Amino acid sequence: MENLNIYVPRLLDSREYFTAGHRACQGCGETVALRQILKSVGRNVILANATGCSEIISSPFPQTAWHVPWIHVAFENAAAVASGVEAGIKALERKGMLPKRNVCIMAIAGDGATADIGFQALSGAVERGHNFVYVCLDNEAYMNTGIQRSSSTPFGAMTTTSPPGRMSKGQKTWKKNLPEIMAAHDIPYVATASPSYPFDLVRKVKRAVEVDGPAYLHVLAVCPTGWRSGGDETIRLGRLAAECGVFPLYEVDHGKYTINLDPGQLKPIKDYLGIQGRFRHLKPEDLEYIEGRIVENFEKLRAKARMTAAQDKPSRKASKQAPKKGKKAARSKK
Ligand SMILES: Cc1ncc(C[n+]2csc(CCOP(=O)(O)OP(=O)(O)O)c2C)c(N)n1
Ligand code: SF4
Ligand SMILES: [Mg+2]
Repeated sequence: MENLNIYVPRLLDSREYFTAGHRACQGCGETVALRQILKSVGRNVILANATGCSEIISSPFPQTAWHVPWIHVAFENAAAVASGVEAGIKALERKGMLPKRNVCIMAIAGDGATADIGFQALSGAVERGHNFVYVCLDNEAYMNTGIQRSSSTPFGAMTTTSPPGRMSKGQKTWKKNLPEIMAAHDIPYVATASPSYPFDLVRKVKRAVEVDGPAYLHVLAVCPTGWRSGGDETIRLGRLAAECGVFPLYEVDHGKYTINLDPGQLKPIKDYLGIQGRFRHLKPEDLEYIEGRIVENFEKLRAKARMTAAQDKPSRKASKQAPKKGKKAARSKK
């Protein structure tokens, strides 16, 4: 937990690669995350950015907030485009048509683009073993188009397509567990992160860039507009999400689980849900149900961390994704 309670801006790259002047709402967590992610990865990157808030607010023609090579792609194909860029660069390097620069290939997409419409592209790209980093900015709904629910919307949340009323409590299903689904692909690196813990996020981005093969980062992006929360509560909400166990901070490095922030006794769930208007309609018994499932899920995570604690070798499939015979030594993304 050494990196979790510090924030010393001078320890980060002072250059800005995602700059001010974009059109995000006040207090937008996605933009805080993007700024930190790019400070961590630096200039040597090519980004494929699915449509969604991160793209819409940053690229109103003829302006751009991106100071790195950036491709705007469709809602569903960020992972496919990133894997094509990766394969293309590899081929050009092999033919001697491009100098070797170990460029990091990164896909950035929202939760709708990742958990729903773009999931097939993502699953295929990591299964093929492309050397790229996929970042999901999870604000827990289709925010850009007016707060429609996604499969990553938490149980009970109000959205425009999961309105609470006499017949409904809001979102009916439990939030899809994308980090675990990606870990089940047995890729070299999976991690959750939050811009409320900047140095933990920065370290995880560096690790994702460093490993050979696909890496997946699931980043919580607090959205004051969709969550009906104060713009000045964004960083606090990110911290509460981790402290209440709603969004555990952990990583799976070659199959080994590490919980980066385990508060022991989780904070009461009402501390987190109570300051978001999207949960205002929930009754005490609903909070009790949600809390019970959160505690249960955190226990499962602790069990995985205990079970894999002794594991320090790459898992079977992860090592299978290392370069094949005859290929040159592992190409790190940086
Ligand atoms: C095939 C297709 N369907 C629908 C859309 C409209 N659309 C653009 S962005 C978006 C929602 C994006 O949600 P998410 O990926 O969660 O990103 P967020 O805006 O929340 O950051 C939708 C529905 C589209 N561009 N393409
Ligand atoms: S709707 Fe939410 S995610 Fe989109 S720009 Fe506004 S605060 Fe950010
Ligand atoms: Mg979203």
